Amino acid sequence: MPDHDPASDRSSLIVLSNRLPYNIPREPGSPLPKRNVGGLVNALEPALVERGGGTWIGWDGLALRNREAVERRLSRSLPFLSDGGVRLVGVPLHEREHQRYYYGLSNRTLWPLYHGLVDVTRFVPEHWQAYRDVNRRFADVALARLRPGDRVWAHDYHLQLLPRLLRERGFAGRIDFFLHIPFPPPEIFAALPWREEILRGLLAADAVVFHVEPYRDNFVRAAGEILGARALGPDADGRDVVEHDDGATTVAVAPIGIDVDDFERISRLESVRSEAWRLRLRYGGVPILFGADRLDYTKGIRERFLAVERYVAQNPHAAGTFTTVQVVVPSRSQVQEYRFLKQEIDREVGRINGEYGREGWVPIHYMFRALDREDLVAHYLAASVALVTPLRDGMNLVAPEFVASRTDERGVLLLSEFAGVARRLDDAVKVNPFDLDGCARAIRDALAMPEPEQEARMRGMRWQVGANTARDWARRCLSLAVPRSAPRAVRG
Ligand code: ADQ
Repeated sequence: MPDHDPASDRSSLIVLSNRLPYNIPREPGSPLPKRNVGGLVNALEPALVERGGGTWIGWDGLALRNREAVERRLSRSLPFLSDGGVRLVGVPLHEREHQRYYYGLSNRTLWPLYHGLVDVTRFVPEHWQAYRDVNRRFADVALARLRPGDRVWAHDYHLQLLPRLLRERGFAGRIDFFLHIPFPPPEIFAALPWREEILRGLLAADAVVFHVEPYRDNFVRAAGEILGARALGPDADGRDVVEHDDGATTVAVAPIGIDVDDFERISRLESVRSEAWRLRLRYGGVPILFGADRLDYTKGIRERFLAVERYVAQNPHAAGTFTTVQVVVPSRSQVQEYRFLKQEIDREVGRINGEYGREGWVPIHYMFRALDREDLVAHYLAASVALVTPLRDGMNLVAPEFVASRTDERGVLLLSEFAGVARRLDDAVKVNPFDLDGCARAIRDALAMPEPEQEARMRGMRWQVGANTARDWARRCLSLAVPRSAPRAVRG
C-alpha cells in the first residue's frame, strides 16, 4: 500500500501553524525577539532543526490596522532565519480578521467544542467567514513558496481547511496534518454548523494524525457519520485508512514528545540545582506542590486549588506542612472567558489563603508570569509533587517535562486521567480532576509516598518519556505510510 519511501525523502519541508515561534520584527534585518512560549513551538522547532532547517509559515504576530499594510507586507515578505536555521515566513493579518479568526472561531468555537465544552462554545457566521479567509491567505503564502516535490506539514485547529485549499489550487505533493488538541466525539463535533467543510478540509491531506487513539477513533466515526466515509479499521501500528469521495486518507496516532536531553541537561546544571534549593527555602522548607500552565479553563487550575483547599479542610494538621506554587502564563487575554477566569482564580486564591493561611504560611502561592526554561526546571526540581490536572488536554507537555527534569528519580506526578499523556504514563498517580475528594486523598498520599515507591514510579515514567522524544514524534509523523489513492486534486 505505501507509495512513499521516507528514507529517500530529501524534499523540503514546509511547516504551517497559526503562530511562528518568534514575532517577526516590523523591519527586515532587525534581530529576532524572544521565542514564544507554547507546547507546539517547544516540540516542533527541534524537529525542524534536526532535518537541517526547512520553512515555517505562520502569523507574524502583528495585527495590522489597514488593508494596504497587509498587502504591502504580503508582497515583500522576506524570510527571517532562526538560530536553528529555520526560514520563518510571516503571514500578515488585519486586526479585525485576527480578532474573528483567532479569538473568534479558533478560540471561542473550536477550542471549547473540541475540549467537549459545548456550553461555552459560540457559533458566529462572521467568525467562520474570517476563518476561511485566513486559511486561504495561509494557502496562498504557502503556494508562493512550494516547489514540486516539497511536502507540507500543517498544524492544529486554526488551519483545518488548509489541506483542501492547497489541493484546490493544484498542489499535488504530500500533505500531513497534525491536531494538537482532542478531537471530540461525533455527538459533540456535530454541533458545528460547518462540520462538513472542516472534515473535507482535513481529509484532503494524505495523513491526519492525533495524539492518542480515542481522538483518531472520534475523527473516523465523525467522517463516517457526517460524510459517509468508510474506514478499514486500525492496523497493528494504530493506522486507519478512511475512504471518501476525494480518495483515501491515513488516520493515525503519534503522541507528541519533548526535547528530553535538553531538560536533563538543564536539570544537571549547578546553577539550576542551587536555584531549586533556594526555592525550597523561600517557600519555608516544606514540600511543594507545583503547577505550571497557560491560563486556560481546560487546565483545571481553579479545580486544583479547590482540591488543595479540600485537602487542608479534611486534614487540619496539614496546615503549615506543605505549600502550593502555581505559575500561570497569561494567554488569550482578549477573550472574555479568559479574563473572567483570571478574576475567578485570583478570587479563589485570596479566599482560600484568607481562610486557611496562618502567620508565615499560606496554602497557595500564585504567580501570573512566564518562567524561562532554567527557572521552570528549577521549580520542577524543587517540587515534591507536580499537579497536572487538566479537565481535558490534547496531550500536555508539563507532565513529561517534570519527569525528564527529575534526573534525581524523586518526586510524584499527579496526573489527570483526561490528559492525552495519561495514556502514555502508566506510573503516574492518576486523578479525576472533577472529584475533589479523590484529588484531596491523592495529594495526601503523594505527600506521604515513600522514597522507594517514588523512585520506582519515576524510573518507569522516565523510561516512557525517554522512549518518545520530540524527534521520535516528528520522525513517526513524517514517515507514515499513506494510501496510493491519497487525495491529489479536488474540485473547489
Ligand atoms: P498547550 O495548551 O499550550 O498546548 P501544554 O502541552 O501543557 O499546553 O504546553 C504548555 C507549554 O508551556 C509547556 O512546554 C510548559 O513548559 C510551558 N509553560 C507552562 N506554564 C509556563 C510558565 N508559567 N512559564 C513558562 N513556560 C510555561 C497544546 C495542547 C496540548 C499539547 C500541546 C502540544 O493543548 O495538549 O500537549 O499543544 O501538542
